[in-house]
Amino acid sequence: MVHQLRIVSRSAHLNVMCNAAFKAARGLVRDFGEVEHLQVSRKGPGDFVSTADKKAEDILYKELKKARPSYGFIMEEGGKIEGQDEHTWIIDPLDGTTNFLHGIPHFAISIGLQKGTELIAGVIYDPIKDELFYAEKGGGAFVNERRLRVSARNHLADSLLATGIPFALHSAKEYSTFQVSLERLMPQIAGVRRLGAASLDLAYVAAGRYEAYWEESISPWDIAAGVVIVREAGGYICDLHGGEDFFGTRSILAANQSLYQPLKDILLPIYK
Ligand code: LIP
Repeated sequence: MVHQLRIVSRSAHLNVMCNAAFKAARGLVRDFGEVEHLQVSRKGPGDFVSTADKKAEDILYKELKKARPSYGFIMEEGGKIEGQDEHTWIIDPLDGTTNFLHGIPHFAISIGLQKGTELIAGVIYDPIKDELFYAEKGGGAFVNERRLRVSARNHLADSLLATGIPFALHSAKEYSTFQVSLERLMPQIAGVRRLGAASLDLAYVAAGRYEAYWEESISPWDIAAGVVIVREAGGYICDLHGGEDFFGTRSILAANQSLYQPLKDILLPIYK
């Protein structure tokens, strides 16, 4: 984690968020090392991982509460805690839980900051690859200390997309809608990836690694930070009904400028 020593704070908010993420990450990386051994245990690593998840969330809560006592919280494990002013932290302490559970090294800590109803800052930290994605409204988007810009690819045939595939917890309607979206997209694109962590899917759109990402039935804590980072990297974002009610519709489409409209034209009629 060499870059942590050199991280140049872009703002007071980002400084607080990055330091909280680094502190929580230390425990997650240690616990991830344990998961490998637990795969073969009778009970499996399930309880251990939920403990790791909660421990990370506790650290994030304590650090952020200490730094900004009046701010509220929306957390994946701890739920909603009202604050005394218009700021709210939106936290996923372990995005990519299923990856973590199976010993797959692709997960992240995601911290978003909302002022009123506007998302104004985001931090996504992948502790295994030691990649810290961060942005504050109007300040640009970065990974470690490098500026982020979305991809310049402007042909769907060259595009690589990310998504989330519905599974047992989803409905038959979600299965069929997703299948239709794939049927429409596959003949026109270069490929699809489903890596299992929405926050990193959005970070990778901001980094130009994907041209776009879409998903239905997604939670606020999975996407709050990534929305700010994609926008500050020059990307465009809507919900799958064409609006900006990501939390209410629990859906998202993020893309670079050239492919945003072509992908809206394909996907929105399917998810209407
Ligand atoms: C996960 C998301 C992923 C989605 C999974 C799950 P979690 O979040 O990041 O994109 O497809 O269903 O919601 O549960 O690992 O924090």
